[in-house]
Amino acid sequence: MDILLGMQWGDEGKGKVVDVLAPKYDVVARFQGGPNAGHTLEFDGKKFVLHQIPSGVFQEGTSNIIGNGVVLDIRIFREEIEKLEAAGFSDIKSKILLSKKTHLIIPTHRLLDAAYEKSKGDQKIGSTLKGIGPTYQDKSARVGLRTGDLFAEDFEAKYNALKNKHIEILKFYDFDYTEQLPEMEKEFFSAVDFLKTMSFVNSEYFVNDALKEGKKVLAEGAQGTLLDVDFGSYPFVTSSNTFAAGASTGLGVAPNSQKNIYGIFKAYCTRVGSGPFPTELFDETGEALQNLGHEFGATTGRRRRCGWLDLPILKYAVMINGATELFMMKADVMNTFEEISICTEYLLKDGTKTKEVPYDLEDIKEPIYTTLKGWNQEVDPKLSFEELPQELMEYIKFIEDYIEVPITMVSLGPDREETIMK
Ligand code: 2SA
Ligand code: MG
Repeated sequence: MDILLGMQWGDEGKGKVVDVLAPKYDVVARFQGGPNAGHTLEFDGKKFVLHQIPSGVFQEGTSNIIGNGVVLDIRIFREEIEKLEAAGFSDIKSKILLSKKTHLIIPTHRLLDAAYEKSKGDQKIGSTLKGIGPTYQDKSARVGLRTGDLFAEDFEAKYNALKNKHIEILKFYDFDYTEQLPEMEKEFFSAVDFLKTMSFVNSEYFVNDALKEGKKVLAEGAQGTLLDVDFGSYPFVTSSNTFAAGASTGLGVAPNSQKNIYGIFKAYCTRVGSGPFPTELFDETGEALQNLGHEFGATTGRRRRCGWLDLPILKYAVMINGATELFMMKADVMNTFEEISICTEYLLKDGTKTKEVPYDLEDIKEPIYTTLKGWNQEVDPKLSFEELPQELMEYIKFIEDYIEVPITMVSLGPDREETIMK
């Protein structure tokens, strides 16, 4: 099994890469996260944003798995499928297979997400408010509901028991749920009927059998390594393991089945939501990255914070994921830059310097940069790797020398075709 992962704070362009790679794979599987993800794919002049559906659905003959490690909002899921059907992809439903062990996001999980965030004031995580945290919380507390429960005769009783518990918590937080809940529940139960028409499999058997038969499986990560609940900038993280090991727990595939681990990173950095961001730019360069890169959250529409590429973070991500090759995205966003800075180490508040990611990113006083000459020209995405402008080659070489992993793909635009492979 190969794994594709974000090496930064999400939004590295994973959706585009899966779309480019998907023809090589028989199975594409999501293993963590849920509707907080926003994977953007562009081809034939059309643009699609997928939140819960794996990015292999546009390919002929792929099976797209929603694994046990995912949390599913069935209302959003249904909407996504119906939108794609309306756009002419009539066979979408038959290309998706769900694990019965996937946890359900119920309406009160979303209300709890909002209540928790509200209670944190200016310390809020900047959650996407999709109910991700509370759903994983219930999973760990062993009280969650799974898609398999939808078929149980006592599903409604189980649902009500969990909902009533949530309502007690909402009352504790003095959060007014009465107005929104009835409509949300109506939509939820209508989606329950829809979901029962989908195909369910024992996905750990399905994926392992596929591998045994020599089929190619791609695990599609969501969010990024620095949002991992263990290794990210805790507590400003999401609630799942977004790094490589998450593909094992989220699909039931042994660690020694992993082959290629593709690390996706943007040629600069972005972050949406709160939390430390060492190379964040508050000047016109940051604004230029934001505007030229159209850096808005694909799920919430929020402005993404922007900054220079951070190599200690990239190297850390490569280390814990065991990335075997790297794909650099959105290089074209910096086409007009005369100079480009890259962070190579940090000056800490205690006066020492380090190339390691510290326990607390807030301990960093300032990043230390190396400045390279920009390529400062439009780059034709039809060029071969060797024909790229010299300064762009030098930028790539500088990163490779630091990270010690090859960059084998450079993306020069949102479309499938605007991709250069080594
Ligand atoms: P949550 O909702 O509990 O997972 O939020 C916790 C933190 O994780 C961040 N997060 C994300 N960061 C980048 N991209 C994500 N997906 C969407 C996108 C986000 C959007 O593709 O643009 O549209 O805003 C994503 N999902 C979660 C989140 O900002 C919190 O910091
Ligand atoms: Mg995204």
